[in-house]
Amino acid sequence: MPPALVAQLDAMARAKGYRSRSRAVADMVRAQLVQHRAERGNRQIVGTVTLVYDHHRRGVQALLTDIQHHHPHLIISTLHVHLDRHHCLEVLAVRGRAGEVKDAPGPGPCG
Ligand code: NI
Repeated sequence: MPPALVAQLDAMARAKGYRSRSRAVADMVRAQLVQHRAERGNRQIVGTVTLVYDHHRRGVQALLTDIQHHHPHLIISTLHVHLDRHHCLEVLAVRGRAGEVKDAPGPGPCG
């Protein structure tokens, strides 16, 4: 590991109260593994995707609707809030295998 990186790691470990560098590294590895499983694994996950967009931007709303119609088994519910004259908030509730949710393709050129 480059010395400059080790120095930053040690500074962070001290700031976070770790008693040793290896404990700090072990926690970082654990956090990465949890994130990897959540994003790529075969486990069933449930969660939300939250978007804020300008509904005057051409095609955004239609694209969002298309995506939802293409993945009704993954996007199980939606909430739409008209925030102000320009902005919409959309919350998609998603459920499925982590990798499938993460990699769900868009509607593509044919809609
Ligand atoms: Ni709206």
